[in-house]
Order: sequence, then structure tokens, then C-alpha cells
Amino acid sequence: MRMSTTILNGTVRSVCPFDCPDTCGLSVTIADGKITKITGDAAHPVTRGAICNKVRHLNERVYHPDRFLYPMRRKGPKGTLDFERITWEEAYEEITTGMKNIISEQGAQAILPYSFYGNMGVLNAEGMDRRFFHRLGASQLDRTICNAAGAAGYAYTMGASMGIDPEDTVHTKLFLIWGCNLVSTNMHQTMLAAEARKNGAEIIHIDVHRNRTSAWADRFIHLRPGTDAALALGMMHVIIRDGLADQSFLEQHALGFDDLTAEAVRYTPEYVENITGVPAAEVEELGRLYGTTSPSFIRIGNGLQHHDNGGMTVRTIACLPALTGQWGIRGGGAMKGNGWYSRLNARKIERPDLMPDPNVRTVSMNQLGDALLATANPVKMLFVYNSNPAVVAPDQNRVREGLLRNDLFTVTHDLFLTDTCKYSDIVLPATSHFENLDLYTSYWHLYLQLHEPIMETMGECKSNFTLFRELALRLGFESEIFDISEEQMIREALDSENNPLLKGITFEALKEKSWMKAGGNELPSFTTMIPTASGKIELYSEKMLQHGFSPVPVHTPLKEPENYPFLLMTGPNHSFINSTFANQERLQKLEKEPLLHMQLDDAALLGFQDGERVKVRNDRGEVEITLRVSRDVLPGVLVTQGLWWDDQRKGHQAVNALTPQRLADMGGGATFFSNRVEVLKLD
Ligand SMILES: Nc1nc2c(c(=O)[nH]1)N[C@H]1C(S)=C(S)[C@@H](COP(=O)(O)OP(=O)(O)OC[C@H]3O[C@@H](n4cnc5c(=O)[nH]c(N)nc54)[C@H](O)[C@@H]3O)O[C@H]1N2
Ligand SMILES: Nc1nc2c(c(=O)[nH]1)N[C@H]1C(S)=C(S)[C@@H](COP(=O)(O)OP(=O)(O)OC[C@H]3O[C@@H](n4cnc5c(=O)[nH]c(N)nc54)[C@H](O)[C@@H]3O)O[C@H]1N2
Ligand code: SF4
Ligand SMILES: [Mo]
Repeated sequence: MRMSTTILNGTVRSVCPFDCPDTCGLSVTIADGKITKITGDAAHPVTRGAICNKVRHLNERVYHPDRFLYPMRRKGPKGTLDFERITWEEAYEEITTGMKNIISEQGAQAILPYSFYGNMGVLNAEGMDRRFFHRLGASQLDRTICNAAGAAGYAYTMGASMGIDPEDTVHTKLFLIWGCNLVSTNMHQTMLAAEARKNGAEIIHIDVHRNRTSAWADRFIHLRPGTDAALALGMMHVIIRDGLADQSFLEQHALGFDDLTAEAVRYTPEYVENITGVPAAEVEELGRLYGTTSPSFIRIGNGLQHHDNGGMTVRTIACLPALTGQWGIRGGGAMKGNGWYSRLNARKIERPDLMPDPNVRTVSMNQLGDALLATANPVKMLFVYNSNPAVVAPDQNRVREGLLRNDLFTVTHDLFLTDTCKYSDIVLPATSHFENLDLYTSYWHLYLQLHEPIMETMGECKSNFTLFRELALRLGFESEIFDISEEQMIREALDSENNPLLKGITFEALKEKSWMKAGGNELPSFTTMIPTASGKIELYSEKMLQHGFSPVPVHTPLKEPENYPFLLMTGPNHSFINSTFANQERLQKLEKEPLLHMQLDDAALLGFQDGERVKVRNDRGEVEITLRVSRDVLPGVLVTQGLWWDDQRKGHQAVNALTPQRLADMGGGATFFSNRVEVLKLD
């Protein structure tokens, strides 16, 4: 949408659009019509004027010379970047003709959208696009690449993705950062924790990698990957054994304490040491500290659930606060995700009722490689937006093999010519969020924010909203459903009869105030709103039993066959967001190069030197990388950070060449980190 009035000079409000829990309010300075400075909005109650280094230089990204500004058609072979400029009319003609042909020959389910949250704006991430693909009858995409296993596990215990208001964490006295690289991935939670620390809180980081967050925390607990449920059960063992459980809270608000007790008996500190590698004395101490400190808070991260047992792990940790009666005490409880508070009217904006066949197949985004290579019922068109699957999806060699299929018509909408664009028949230029009207919610804090465009649309770029609206109209879809404005859809999103916490949050009010908090400042008491079947915190879950799981928390070993010696974690890094920013020089320089962290004795045993280039491989693929030898990981464990693009380094680090398409125990989640490899000398 073109702006009616162009801002030439001054400071305006914006919102950070990236897939980051903090969803910051931004303050943007414009001089002579150009964005010159970006800071955190000092008035925003959570941002408080601070933002990360990535976004402080977001203007470099928006005006980057590599941004492509008009539609293009592939000229050369797939896998190269050989394109020719075309008009939007030509692009729409090719896309709609392709769609019509596929629909008449194979049916609409041969068309697969592939998207995630490259832009978190509701309209552009899960608004007009969803409505369009529902009406088209395309295959459904199961968007499970991020937090699906953990969200499902947490919901078995607590009923939904809801923890405490992060602003309350300043009151906590014991802060457990569990499987979360907080300093890099949720910096404003670090600011709130620092305030708690000033008031006497102790901060403990529980992780498989001694990283920036461990250095910042007061104490670090180093455990083996995928063993967190055992550690949590060990803590429960100590708490129950020593009579530290809050019986009256448990009786009133929890279900199944006796069943949990029967299971936790087995998890003696010695038994837990064997599984986790954490010394028994440390398990004892942690259990007692947690059992005797109130309020205590657990920030459950995303990393620990990218495992085969990720769902059960989060389900188990989520049981801990009930044991000591933390819920309902200000600053006490846990948080995995808080999307539940500001949930919008998804049915109204996404319109699943428009689907011609509600039973159309669903494809897991974690198994894109298999889906593209399947011969039965093949995918004939892939439509990518807000995502870079050639880099972020697991089992990359299979994904790329699928993308190379000559009979696959791939369309990618992005701001940059990503690795995925290389395999696309048509590439379409996307606006940056600065150019769009949109609505933002956070999956961590509780503020909703309206974003009004602050700059002119660049070149011929179109927002996702506009792209899918125009495609719909060209396909002759109902104009009363598709020919609507952004403002109309925002009103639909906020018209949420099933979420009383949005009461009073309207388009007008948001326009006036810029941000508003779900529930105002009066959230209903925790213990009265637990959305499980029983209305209680379910330490024993009948539903889990029905779904084939142990109804009480247990430790379940990883499924990855032990045919290679090392478990490799390939998480995000400090300066990129997933693969976003990985093409920007300033941030590349800060990250220097992809590194593989290996434990000292392992390196000595294999005869490796720090700084040496090595080959990491398994049956799925191989990667060349520089070795960093240290005590930051335990024996048998490797860590590398950052989703670098393929062509950025000689030998490159395309880490997802190594990761499995296997799904986690719950929610169809990804298992990026349950990944075994061997490390070899370069010949
Ligand atoms: N700077 C930056 N910020 C980001 C992102 C980014 O790429 N860069 N990505 C955003 C997105 S999409 C997400 S989902 C979040 C992710 O952010 P986080 O929730 O922090 O998740 P990860 O960084 O994937 O992993 C967190 C930690 O889990 C550890 N870990 C791995 N396996 C295990 C295990 O078995 N047990 C334990 N205890 N720890 C384990 C890793 O070593 C890592 O330190 O961050 C968001 N914010
Ligand atoms: N090995 C390994 N793999 C991982 C992870 C890991 O920890 N390890 N993390 C996983 C996780 S948690 C996640 S969330 C996923 C993230 O995977 P993705 O969601 O694919 O994230 P990005 O790599 O940031 O790619 C987002 C793309 O969207 C584009 N984009 C931004 N704004 C817009 C817009 O308005 N319109 C359009 N059309 N495009 C836009 C960006 O330029 C970028 O190319 O990756 C997963 N992959
Ligand atoms: S990436 Fe995260 S921390 Fe950085 S500005 Fe955006 S929301 Fe804030
Ligand atoms: Mo994510």
C-alpha cells in the first residue's frame, strides 16, 4: 500500500518484525525521507529503549544494494541465480496459469505453501496468505519447525502456551534459564532478570553449551543433550523426599501428585548423574535450592525441545513450579511461550471454512525433502514466503534435491535472493515491514502493537498481504472476502469473542496508544484459568495416556541411532535471526566464521588442533568447518551456531545438511539437535 503522506523528517514509532520473543517497540529517525537511525522505544514498557545490534542497523538491510526490487523469471538452470526481469503482470500470469493447470490435472493439493515467521506481522505471516491458500484448496503446511514439540508438551501440563507475565520476573528470587540462550535470543528477559538479581535473585543456566548466557549467569549446570527430564525428575525426587512439596497447593490446583511421586522415587541423584552427567551432589543442591526458594521462575527455552524427546522434556520441567506452589505468587512460575494471552481471531482472518476439502493432506514443514521427492501424489508447485527452506529445513540435501526437480514450479517471495531463490522459477520482491500496515503480538510479553508504514514502498515490492490479495482477485475469488484493506483485516483479528483479554483493544485504541497489554494490567489469577481438561495442573495426564505417552513425566532416551560418536547441536547465533541477517557484512564480520566446538579430551584423542579445518559427516551429508577446542561442551558433544547461507564460505557450513527429518515425540516438532555425526581430518 502506497503511503498517502510521506514522512520526510522526524522520529516515528515502529515495531521489530523479526521472529524474536522480544517484539520490541522501535523509535526510527528519518532525515530527508531516509531512515537514518533506529533505537529502542524508551517509552515501551518492555523494550525500555534497548534493542539488539542486529536491528540497530536495520536501515542497512532495508536499503541494502542486494535487495531485489522487481519480479524475475528463471533463465538458467535451477540452483543458479540466473534471472531475467519481468513485470508483475507477467509474473501473475505465469503463476495463475500454473495454478490453474495443476488444479485441473492433479488437484489443488499438488500446490504447497511454505512459510514461517520471517515477518511476524499478523497480516503478512498468517493473514491473507492463509485465507488465499485455504480458498485455493492447497495442501496444508504443518508449521512445526520451531516450538511444536515443546508447546505440545507444555500444554499437557498447563493446558496452553501460557506462563507468567515476564514483567513479573523482576520479583523472582531464583531464576532458572533452562535450555535457552537468553543473552542472545531474548535480551529483554535478561534485563528483567538483572533487575531480579539486584534484588537478590540467583540466576542459574542449565545447558549443554557453556555460552554467552552461562558467562552472564551466576552458575552453570552442564548436562548431556536430551537428558533434561531426568534432571527435573531428580529435582522432584529431592523435593518430595525432603518434604519440601507444597501439599496444600498441590491438593487444590494439581492433579496426580501421588502418581508423580511414584515415578520420581526412581530418580535418585546418583541415577540422574548417570543419565545427565551432572554430579549427584549438584542434583541434590539444585533440588534443595529450588525446593526452598520462592518465588522461583523457570524460563524454558526452545533449544532443549529440538530433540526426539523434546515434548516430554518440556512437559516434565513444566511440572516443577506446581510442586513448590509457585503459580500465583508474583514472580513465581514458568514460561515457555505466552502466545495464549494475545491470541487473535484466527478463524476470522484465516478463514479455514473456505477450504473446498477440509480433509486435504497436511505436509510437515520438517519433512519438506521427503515431500518434494515423493512420487505418489507429488507436489507440483511450491510457494515460499517468510522462510528460507533451502537453509533452515532439516536434511538439506534431500530438500535441495527436491527443489532441483524440473517438473516442480517454485515461486519465492523475499527481500533478498536467498539460497531458496536459487531454486525458484519466479522470484517476487517483498516489502520490508517498514513499508506495511500490520498488527504485532509477541510470544513472550503481553503487548499488542500497531505498525503504520513509515516509508515509501521500494521499487516494485509488494507485501505478502497485497501479493495474496491480488492473486486471489486474479483467480476470480470472491471480492467481498479478498478485496479488503489491511485495516479491515486488523479489525477482524481483534474481534476476538473467544479471548476476553483483548477487550477494549481496538484499531482506534491501538492507533492512539501504539501498544496495549492483553488483559490490561489485571490478568485473572493463574490458578483460576488453567485451560486443561481438569482445570488443574496435570502432573498425571489422562490425555497423554490416550495419546500413547506415559501419563506421568519420565526420561526417554533419544532415538537417533548411535552409529556415530558425537551429538551435534546446531543452534542459532547472536548476530543473525535464523538465516535472516546472514547476508549482511557487518553481522557476518561479528560472527567471523562458523565454528565447531569440541571438548578438549575428544580433540586430543582424535589428534585435532584448535583452529584446524575438519569434515563433519553422517549418512545425510557433510560440512567443512573450523574447529574450536575448549571445555565449553562435554565429551561426545559438539556445538555450532548460526544458519549461514550456503555460498558464504569456502567449503561452507550448511549445517542442515546433517540434521534429520525425523519428528519429535510430540506436536510433529523438529529434531535438529538429536543429530549424530563423526568428525574427520580433511584429506
Ligand atoms: N540472536 C538471535 N535471537 C533469536 C534467534 C536467532 O537466530 N538469533 N532465533 C529466534 C527463534 S526463531 C527462536 S525459536 C529462539 C530460540 O532461542 P532459544 O530458546 O534460546 O533456543 P536455542 O538458541 O535454539 O537453544 C537454546 C539453548 O539450548 C541449548 N541446548 C541444546 N540442546 C539442549 C538440551 O538437550 N538441554 C539443554 N538444557 N539445553 C540444550 C543450546 O546449547 C542453547 O544454548 O530465539 C529467537 N531469537
Ligand atoms: N539446524 C537448525 N535449523 C533450524 C533451527 C536451528 O536452531 N538449527 N531453528 C529453527 C527455527 S526455531 C526456526 S523458527 C526456523 C526459521 O526459519 P525461517 O522462518 O525460514 O527463518 P529465516 O531463515 O529467518 O528466513 C525468513 C525469510 O523471510 C524473509 N522475509 C522477511 N520478511 C518478509 C516479508 O515480509 N515477506 C516475505 N515474503 N519474506 C520475508 C527473510 O528475508 C528471510 O529470507 O529455522 C529452523 N531451523
Ligand atoms: S530482534 Fe529481538 S531484541 Fe532485536 S530489536 Fe527485534 S525484537 Fe528486539
Ligand atoms: Mo524458532
